[in-house]
Amino acid sequence: MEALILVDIQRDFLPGGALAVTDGDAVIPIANQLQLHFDLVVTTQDFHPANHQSFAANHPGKQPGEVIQLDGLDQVLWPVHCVQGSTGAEFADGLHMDKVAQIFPKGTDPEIDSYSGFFDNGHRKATGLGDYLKEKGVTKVVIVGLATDYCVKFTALDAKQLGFETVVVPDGTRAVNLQSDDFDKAIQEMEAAGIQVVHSEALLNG
Ligand code: VGL
Ligand code: ZN
Repeated sequence: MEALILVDIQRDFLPGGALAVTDGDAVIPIANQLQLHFDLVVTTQDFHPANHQSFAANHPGKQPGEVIQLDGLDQVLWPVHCVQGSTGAEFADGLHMDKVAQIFPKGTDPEIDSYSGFFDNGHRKATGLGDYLKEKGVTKVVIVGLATDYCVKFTALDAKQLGFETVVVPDGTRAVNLQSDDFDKAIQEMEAAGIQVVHSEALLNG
């Protein structure tokens, strides 16, 4: 059994959003087309309380992009984004949701961030996604969404570590690119971990 995982395709990560990813909306048609090829589709949702400690605004004097220590972990500070109940936390207009079997919220604990759809950044708590996929008999996951260099990368690394055959679709992702080569670095890091990097065209025609 194969599953398609849509990572954080939410309004705040699209052009005009609070944490806009350049060209982020380009992943929507690819996510929609790929869904037609899968029997199981799930999505993660970045879903922070307003007092989340990853928000620069919650650290007086700090700016987005600065790095702090949060409970022993390096934490990049972000603009306020994907706040529970806000429109920015909603899924992208145009993203097909009718086939999505389950939504896995993450980043809900104000004290720790969660880039991966499986675990928080300290690997302290699971979201339930791993157990859910195993219960469904999933052995292979294909991952698209936002952003390549954060939530896609860490979701893929955890999927691989949990024993799933893991494929990331590079053109079905876009990066934050705090540094201009962060997309390339993230792809290299995933490949080095044994994650397959397969262009959407190869999956759609395969
Ligand atoms: C993300 C930064 C902060 C992501 C989420 O979805 O990649 N990046 N929160
Ligand atoms: Zn976030």
